[in-house]
Amino acid sequence: MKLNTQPDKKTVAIIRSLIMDGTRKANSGHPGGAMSSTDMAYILFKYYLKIDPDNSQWLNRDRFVLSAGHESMLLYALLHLQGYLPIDELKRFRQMNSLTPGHPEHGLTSGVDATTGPLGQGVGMAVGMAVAEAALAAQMGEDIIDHYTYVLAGDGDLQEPVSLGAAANAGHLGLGKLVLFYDKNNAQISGNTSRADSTNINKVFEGFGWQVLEIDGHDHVQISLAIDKAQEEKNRPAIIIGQTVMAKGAATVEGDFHTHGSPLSPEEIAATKVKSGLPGDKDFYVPEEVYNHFRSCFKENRKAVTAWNTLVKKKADANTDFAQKYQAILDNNLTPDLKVSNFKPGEKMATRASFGKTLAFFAQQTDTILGGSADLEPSNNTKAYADVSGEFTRNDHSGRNLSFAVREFPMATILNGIALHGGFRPFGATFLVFSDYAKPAMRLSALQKLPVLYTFTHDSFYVGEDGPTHQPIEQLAGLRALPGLLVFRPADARETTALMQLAFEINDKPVAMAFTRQGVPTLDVYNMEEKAKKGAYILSESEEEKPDIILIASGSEVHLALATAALLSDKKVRVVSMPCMELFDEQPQEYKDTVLPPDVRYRVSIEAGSTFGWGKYVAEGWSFGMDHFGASAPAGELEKEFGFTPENISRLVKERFHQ
Ligand SMILES: Cc1ncc(C[n+]2csc(CCOP(=O)(O)OP(=O)(O)O)c2C)c(N)n1
Repeated sequence: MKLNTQPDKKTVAIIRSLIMDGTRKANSGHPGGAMSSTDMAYILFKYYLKIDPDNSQWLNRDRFVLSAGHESMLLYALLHLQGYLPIDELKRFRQMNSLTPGHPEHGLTSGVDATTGPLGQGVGMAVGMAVAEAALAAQMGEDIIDHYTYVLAGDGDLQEPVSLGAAANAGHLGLGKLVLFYDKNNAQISGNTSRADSTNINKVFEGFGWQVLEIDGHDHVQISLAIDKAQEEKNRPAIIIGQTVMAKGAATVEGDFHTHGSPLSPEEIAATKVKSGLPGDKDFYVPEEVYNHFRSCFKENRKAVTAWNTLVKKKADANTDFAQKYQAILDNNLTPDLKVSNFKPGEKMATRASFGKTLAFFAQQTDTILGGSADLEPSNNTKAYADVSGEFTRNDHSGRNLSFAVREFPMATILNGIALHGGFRPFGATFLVFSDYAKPAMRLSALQKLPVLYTFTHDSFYVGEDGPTHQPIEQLAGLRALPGLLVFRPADARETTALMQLAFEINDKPVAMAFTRQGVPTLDVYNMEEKAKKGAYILSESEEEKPDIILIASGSEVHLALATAALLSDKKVRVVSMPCMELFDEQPQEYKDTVLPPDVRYRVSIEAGSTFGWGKYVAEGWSFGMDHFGASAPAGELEKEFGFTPENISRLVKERFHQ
């Protein structure tokens, strides 16, 4: 790569000035790390990053993830030079309704490929993007999908274990088009990194099977050569460890960890600008020559995009499958019209089993589902799916089953990356109790409105012998508290298959599904599949008249509610199945009042989990659940011990109803 020493130096100085000016004007933000990363990010953006200057969403663009999300002013300065962000937005850094929030937000700012800020997760999302790139190239052709995924990480990112877990996956899968820049400036919030960490990242990444390149992160020639080397290596991801200096270029505070999170003083900023040959008194200053220099590659970029569009059109004209696939990706409509499985009423089946069967059936209908289990394949019942889909391996990217090993959090970040990339509907599986391990990434799924499907089996104390460590209590309540996440807990095979179909239809939200380990009967209810999609519906009624009592339940406790109602034959009892609170809450008031009439005040919720969150449905009734940990014993014994029997609950209903 031929560099242009003088204009490069000037452009880097301008980027650093924008970082200093933006954080100063906001009186908040993180200049130090952004300035130490500037040289590597600049060389990447100016000389390597393949983009469409006219369309930040171009499918075959190189992806860039700023895992060190606090360095957002660096990204905003680069996006400004790319033409995606007006200078006025840089002046409104961190202000209400600006396009330059404190940390980069995908979906808000053109050119931001991922929402970052929670350290480490950006690395995982980049791994997911690289997986999606490889898988999509296998389906659409390497002439259509052929891009790199770059990620910029700081010390904090690599101190967070999630990045290491995801990096282990990336090394195992040999993701050769993934390049990680490590801005090793040895400074973090509380001091120098040596206070807290002495990890040899070179050895760690070598151990993961990565190509390790160590350079002076301010030397443009070394940076460029390292990127060339990273690109030459086809079968291993690369980490470019750039030894850098905190607040590089600053007049007097270079190397000072305090610059991590405090804007530089006006005097320091002016002196720094003068030191680098810029006018000290001009803020947000970008001379025309810098734009021209930065954008000198745009002509080539546009030519490449035009050639790519022509190729896509040619392929689409020749092949309708290709044309449909391409359109589906652009429309984010990847799993339409999935047929549900047909389950026979009466048949007893764990919902994890109906989940597994449905997933495999869906995988026969579409090649857009991509995911797998965190080493619980036999328990999560994803084996049938894997058999249909084939394994995604370092040598075969056409398979669609991903084996994540025991890495729930990395798995979830990778799923986010797959969804961000486009082309696939990702899913991941583990036990419900371990959803906690994936939770921070689920939060980023919700924040980014990503259609990721989280599937959690072993959803209650009915797990039995594995004991309290494996018996979820508070997990459903915690997931329901996450804004923008839908939580489905189907009662039987028919609700399972219908709600899975719905989960794949929804393309702007993550969904978490909870499935039983134990068998439950398949119910014989008219039009159950459609009713379940309203979130809650009337399952049974003692008679046509208005009920005295409503039992509301989810999942396996729907059957317990039905059995309880049978013991309350002297009362008018309605049983409501509520597989999803959030969907029910969205229904028109009229529908909600039909299911839970406002004047029926005695309502009882039944769920084998924390009662937290059920209060809003039970009016003057109460909630039956598990507000304590379980125990290690056969499920049948636990059921009695914890009172999950029709006899116990009907007794309580009667006792309390008469009070
Ligand atoms: C998961 C997570 N924990 C804590 C933080 C708060 N935080 C933001 S930056 C930072 C220090 C990061 O240090 P480093 O990566 O070296 O960044 P630099 O100082 O080079 O900018 C911390 C602890 C965070 N953003 N995410």
